[in-house]
Amino acid sequence: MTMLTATALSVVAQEVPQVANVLGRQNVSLNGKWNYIIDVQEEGYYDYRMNPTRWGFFRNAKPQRPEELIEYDFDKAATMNIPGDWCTQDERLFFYEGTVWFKKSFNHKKQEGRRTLLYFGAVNYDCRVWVNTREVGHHIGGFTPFNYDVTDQLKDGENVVIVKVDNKRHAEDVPTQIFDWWNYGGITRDVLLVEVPEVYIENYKLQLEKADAKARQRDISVAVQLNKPGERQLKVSIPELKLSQALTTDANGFASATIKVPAKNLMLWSPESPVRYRVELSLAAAAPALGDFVADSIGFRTVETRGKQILLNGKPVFLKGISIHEEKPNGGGRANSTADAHTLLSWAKELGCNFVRLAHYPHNEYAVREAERMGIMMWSEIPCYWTIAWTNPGTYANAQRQLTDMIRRDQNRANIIIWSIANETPHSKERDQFLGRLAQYARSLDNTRLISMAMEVTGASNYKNRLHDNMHEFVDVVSFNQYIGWYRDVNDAPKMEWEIPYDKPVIVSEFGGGAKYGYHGAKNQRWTEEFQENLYIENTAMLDKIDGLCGTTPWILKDFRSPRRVLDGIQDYYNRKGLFSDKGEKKKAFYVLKKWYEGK
Ligand code: GCB
Repeated sequence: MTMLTATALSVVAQEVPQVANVLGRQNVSLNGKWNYIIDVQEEGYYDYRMNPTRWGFFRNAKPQRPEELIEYDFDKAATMNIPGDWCTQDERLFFYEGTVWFKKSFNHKKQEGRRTLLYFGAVNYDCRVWVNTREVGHHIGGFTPFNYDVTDQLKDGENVVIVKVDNKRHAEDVPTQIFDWWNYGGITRDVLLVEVPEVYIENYKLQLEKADAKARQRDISVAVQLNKPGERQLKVSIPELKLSQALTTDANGFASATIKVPAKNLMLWSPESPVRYRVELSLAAAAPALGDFVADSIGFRTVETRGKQILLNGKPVFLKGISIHEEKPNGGGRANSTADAHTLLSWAKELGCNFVRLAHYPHNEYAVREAERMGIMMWSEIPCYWTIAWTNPGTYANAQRQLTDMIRRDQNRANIIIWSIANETPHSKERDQFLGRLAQYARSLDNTRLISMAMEVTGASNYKNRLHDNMHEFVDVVSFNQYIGWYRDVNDAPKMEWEIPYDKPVIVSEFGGGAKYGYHGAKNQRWTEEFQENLYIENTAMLDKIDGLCGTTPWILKDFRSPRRVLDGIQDYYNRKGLFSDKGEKKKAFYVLKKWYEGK
């Protein structure tokens, strides 16, 4: 077999920095049915010598003559819903880890003076995108948004976008080869065409500055970044507060200012009163059609630490939390809607929570916004999980990129109070360098929130648990996971002492154990609801003795799929540590935690 090959396939459009608040902009949804082709050997990308081929599936070719051989046809291929993971939409793909091609046709009409960005909320994990057969970009990382300027690739009439998605795991990826959740492949979040002017507001950040409790005036700092350099006039206003501020961008297209507001006029965002204000940003231009306008609803609050306390709006707060994976509430599959988020967050509220830990990757924007509306604080994390390839520069760049995109997307959300940079990572000099650099980088992007990471207990003798981690100096909050009663004996719980030698607030970021809903027995019978219930009774009593404890996010709200959980009849590929079953039924331990939180 011979085929023409291309030595390098050229990419025609550049990726542009993520545009903020994409839901608040003029956009056209490309969600819906997409045709897909399962491509186990990447036949659609490589030739038989494993060189990228010019004749790949991205050409969306059709036979031009009766005898012409073309061995694929997107239009005859099945369709699946986008956004949506492939594992739960096609039985053949339940365990699949490899390449699937997707194709969508759509109509477009070019608009004078406007640019069109092709936006993906998230694609897991590695994806290449073609518009009308031209490759516009390549992206890695499964949980953060990215967008391409495709203005010059689009034409009036029918257009075709083709996406190659590959969710194979590799040691140098973030996350790495092993992780305890389902590797849902596919285009798992929205696909949108976002219409923007030539010069547009790329990102902005409004943040309430910390102040003394008696301060009569409060400062809101504003920063705006345009996509182009040069001096331009901007206006930021908060109509309800009758505030308006003019700004002029500098040579880098950046502007900042401080808006002053009488303290008595400003209602602060808090779980009890999740107030948000409409904020409008406008960019002036010679003709109104060339200017830009974007509106958001933003809450104002401060978060800081004082010794071993976490302060929200200057007052100590206990974070009554729960960990949560991004899975639909009933059934499974990746969640990506306000409705999914609302159900999960309502369960958390019923449990008495004011806080949720988004494990172990950034969740979709609907979930964060819904939580902000409902008054639920959040911890958002990047998937630096377990054994990352600490010395590989590409791995660091990947982690930093995911961190940047997580922060850029959610930096105006009042409910996000903690950025987490890692979970349960093995100690080494290389790891400290990697994570230390990442923590400093996170702080350079956003010094208005707290930085943490889920650490591990580093030693135990005579019931004394030690937490010694060099990363303590880089974090604001010392958080750690512990599984007494599950990976260790529950009878040890009352004897436990804790040595955490840092003057910083402490969060127990995980504890818990598995139970199959409806399976009953003695409290020492593993997998019964009574076992899990007893574990929660013992653990909550034990946690009360930890000095500086400012919050907990037990593991986990709901049973979630994991390929590591193979015990037939009990796990059936679910991690059963949920307080709710995978179908949303409450287990007995739910009530133990609820009661404990009532007392906090
Ligand atoms: C952990 C991990 C979490 C797992 C959990 C478990 O420590 O952080 O991702 O799912 O334990 O169930 O073992």
